[in-house]
Amino acid sequence: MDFELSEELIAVRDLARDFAAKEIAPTAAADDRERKFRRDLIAKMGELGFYGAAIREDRGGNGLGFLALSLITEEIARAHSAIRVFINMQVGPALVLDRFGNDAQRKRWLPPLIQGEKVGCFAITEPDAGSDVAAIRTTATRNGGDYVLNGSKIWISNAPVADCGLVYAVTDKAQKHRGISAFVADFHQPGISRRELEVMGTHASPLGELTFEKFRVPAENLIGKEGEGFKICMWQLNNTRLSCAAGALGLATAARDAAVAYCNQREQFGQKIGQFQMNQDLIAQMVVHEEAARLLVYRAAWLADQKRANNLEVSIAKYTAAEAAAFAADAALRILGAYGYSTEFPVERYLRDAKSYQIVEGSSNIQKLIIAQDALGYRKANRD
Ligand code: GRA
Repeated sequence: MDFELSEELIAVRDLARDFAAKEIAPTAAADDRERKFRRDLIAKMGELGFYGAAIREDRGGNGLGFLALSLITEEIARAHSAIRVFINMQVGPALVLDRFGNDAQRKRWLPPLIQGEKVGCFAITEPDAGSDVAAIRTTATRNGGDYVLNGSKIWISNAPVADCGLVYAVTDKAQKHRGISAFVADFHQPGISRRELEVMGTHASPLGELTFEKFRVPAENLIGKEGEGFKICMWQLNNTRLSCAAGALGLATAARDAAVAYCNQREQFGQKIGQFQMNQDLIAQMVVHEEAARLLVYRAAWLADQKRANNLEVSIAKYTAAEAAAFAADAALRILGAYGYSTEFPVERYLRDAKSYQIVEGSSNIQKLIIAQDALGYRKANRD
């Protein structure tokens, strides 16, 4: 057992930390307020190789691994949680193409995603299919050399801005989850319309609805075989969930930093408010939840780097980190009081952004379902 990060991983973390401090943190409040889409940051993170961490060098990545990717994501989220969503939107499709794509698909789609030249996304969720992925209804019907897609996807990160992405759709309804297929698509083709949606937090991460009406996708864009989409989706979610957990961890740290700084600065009743045990109780709980989340996220990432199954460990990490972020943001707001509630300080943004982690990439309830059903022997979490 070794709890030390290697020198290489420390260098990666420091690179991401410096980048976030210089390029992301100074404008985080304004980007959130103005709901600004920072395409420039997508490109810059691509230039630094952030999206290629978990992709082999001969496929255009840098092979640093999932722990490196987690450290990067944690640091970006610590500066501005919404910006880490971009990482998942590039990395999710890239990982799927790397693992399940053919040579031609990898050649065409991987470089622009990894380098951040094209904005990526992945479209799973539908109005009537959120937690229950097998219930998706968007159809893909074979027509000559194309598949024709019809249906609607909702709450899709990057939907308003994506150049390309993964779309999961039903090719054979009778087969239920075994009739779902995965496609990679150019989003600048006719038949796709987008509607931006406004939500409570992560304002610098554009989110929306995608409607496909006779949207033609060349048959060569089918990933794997027809019917393999559900398994591809579960595999993808396991990886993007890990990145999400790392983001939640970064946000928990940001909230703790803000609470500690304020405790050491603010005086009431003749002493620093950190001296009050009720605040110490909150700080102690923040530290404990955050440290537990950190160890669990790093363990899940480490397992991926050992090429070992980690679905159970990812669910445990995602659940713990999401709850740690929500707890830390709420506790920080209590400690900062009116300064926490004020939109002139970052803590209310942390709370708005933190709530997303209990919903996205499998809600906290879905993670608990996966964890409990594994423990009870009903359904193994770590499958092939
Ligand atoms: O028996 P079989 O051959 O049919 O296979 C079954 C099973 O072995 C089948 O799927 C297989 N399978 C898996 N295979 C490999 C299931 N899980 C896995 C796996 N992990 N690896 C059906 O299995 P099942 O257990 O009956 O599936 P189910 O009950 O229909 O669904 C399972 C579950 C609830 C876990 C799944 O639907 C799920 O994960 N739901 C949560 C959906 C989710 O996470 N959505 C995220 C949307 S994207 C997003 O949030 C973007 C945010 C971006 C960001 O902020 O980063």
